[in-house]
Amino acid sequence: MSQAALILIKPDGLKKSLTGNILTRLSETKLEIVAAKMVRVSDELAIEHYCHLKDKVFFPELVKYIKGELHDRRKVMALIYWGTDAIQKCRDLAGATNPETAESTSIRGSYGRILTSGLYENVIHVSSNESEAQREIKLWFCPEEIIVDLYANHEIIAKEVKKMAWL
Ligand code: IDP
Ligand code: MG
Repeated sequence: MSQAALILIKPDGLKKSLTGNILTRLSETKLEIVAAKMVRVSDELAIEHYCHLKDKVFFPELVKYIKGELHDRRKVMALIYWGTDAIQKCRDLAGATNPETAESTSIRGSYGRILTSGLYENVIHVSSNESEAQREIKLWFCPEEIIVDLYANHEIIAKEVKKMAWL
């Protein structure tokens, strides 16, 4: 059955100019990219995204990491891959969380490292299961940014919403 996975190219991946390599590796999955954008990560988004790790000693460093504060790159690239077994296929290519134990040919094994602070700097994020994928995708994207209908949604008329418009 088709499923969706959130992929983030983290600030170290962007700083090391790995976007092309990572997307090429992920294309081996033959999955479809159904959304993609650059995101400036706010404190709120970072904390919510990693809420399952909020009690870990490395949490404050992890928030700085995903916000780009460790790499002078305040952005991440967010994508949604869609297709059969999307999560497992992307996680297999990404490799283990710890870049030192990740298979050396995996994305994290090839390009990740452990900082002296102990934080795993591992280049990409991949959702870990279907419910996490849904939670994360709803956090990072709104329905009209995704070219397939992933989850139930409805139209709302939003008044007094402050947003930028072209001149
Ligand atoms: P995942 O990214 O493989 O799904 P999670 O447990 O969700 O792994 O952790 C989120 C991120 O937090 C990791 O990708 C890594 O950057 C960092 N991290 C996780 N566990 C550790 C740890 O034990 N030490 C240092 N950093 C960690
Ligand atoms: Mg995870």
